[in-house]
Amino acid sequence: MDNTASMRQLVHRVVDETPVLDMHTHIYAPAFGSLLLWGVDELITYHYLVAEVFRVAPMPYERFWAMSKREQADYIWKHLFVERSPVSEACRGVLTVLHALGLDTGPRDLAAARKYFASTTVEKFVDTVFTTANVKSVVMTNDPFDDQERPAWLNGHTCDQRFQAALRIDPLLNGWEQAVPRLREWGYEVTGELRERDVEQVRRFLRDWVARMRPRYMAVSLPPSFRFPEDSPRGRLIENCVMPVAREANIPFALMIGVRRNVNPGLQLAADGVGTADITVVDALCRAFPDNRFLVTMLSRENQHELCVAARKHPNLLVFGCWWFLNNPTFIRDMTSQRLELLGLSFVPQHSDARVLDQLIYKWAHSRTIIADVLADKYADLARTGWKITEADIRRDVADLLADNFERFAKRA
Ligand code: HDL
Ligand code: ZN
Repeated sequence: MDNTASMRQLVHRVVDETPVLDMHTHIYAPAFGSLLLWGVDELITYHYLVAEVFRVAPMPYERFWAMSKREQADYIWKHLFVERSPVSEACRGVLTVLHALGLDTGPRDLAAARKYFASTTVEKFVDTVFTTANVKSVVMTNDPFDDQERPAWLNGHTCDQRFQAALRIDPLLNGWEQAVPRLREWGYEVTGELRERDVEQVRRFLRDWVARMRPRYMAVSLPPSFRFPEDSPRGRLIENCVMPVAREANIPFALMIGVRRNVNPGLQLAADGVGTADITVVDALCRAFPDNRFLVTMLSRENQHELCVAARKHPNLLVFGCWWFLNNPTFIRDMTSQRLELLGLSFVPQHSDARVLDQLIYKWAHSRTIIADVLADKYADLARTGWKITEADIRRDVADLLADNFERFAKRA
């Protein structure tokens, strides 16, 4: 490379051109019907914006939830976009999407956007979004305990290869008592005592859903209070059921640690908060199960440095994403820098966590810019030592970060 500026330009171009494998989303394939959220009113009523509108225009929660999706969107648009500048990351994201779709945000009204979405179909829009966002595939979040989703799997739905499954087991691990009657209803003869018979039945449940979904990994979100080892239903289920079935199926176990659920229940999906977790649980699991592989993301900024250090200790640990309250430019820049400095290229810098299909466009546009910037800084450091960075180097490194690190780790034989 002749100089830093042209290298920086090249890095940005390569990052933009490299297709992403988005390893954690809440997006569904069209085959799941209304579970797939898309369109401007879903975009504006994303739970991140709901939390923000209550800060400036509070009302009784039940009155807000009684409004139609369109009325909620109008309320949010008025208070977060018209009556004040939409500078938050979630607000900015809405505008990034509308702009990328060629819609003029100048008029500051929703008419044109609503007309655009009314004129297209979900199938066409899936193609538009995946192309615009340059995403080759997303991993969904698939929950067998979800009454709306379960029938689609039991009826043998199929979806195209852009949508891959992840077996999400929060209700099993975090709500064992409530899960017992439902498992029994589905033909798994558990008593709740979690002795040998229950262990065997839960293993059968997990095996059945692994066979049905063919998931890339099993996943759970965990509170900051999560401890391991722990003589609790969760501790015993992880040790005796999840670990052996994940090994048999040769798939990782994804731990998303640090969420405090329902801090303010009135906000529904926006109700959850964050807490600093105990990093020793990550060391304990990686050490106790050397033949299992762990994908880990943590929600608290305070856990990020120690998570990088843990990844240096455990080759069966892959750190991923700037999750949820960390999916903002400030933290993405900071976390990507420290991960490159501590882990080299052996991590997954981002996942979108998109809940609304359209969000793939903004979540990846915003993250790509920062990842490219930080990576270019590191290449510039190398260039100052006389090291020659080639375009092939950059393409290989970026493909690893945006797709291949996850792919290789998920498949590792
Ligand atoms: O538990 C999770 O997977 C979180 O990502 C939650 O779904 C959260 O509500 C979210 O959408 N964060 O971005
Ligand atoms: Zn998520």
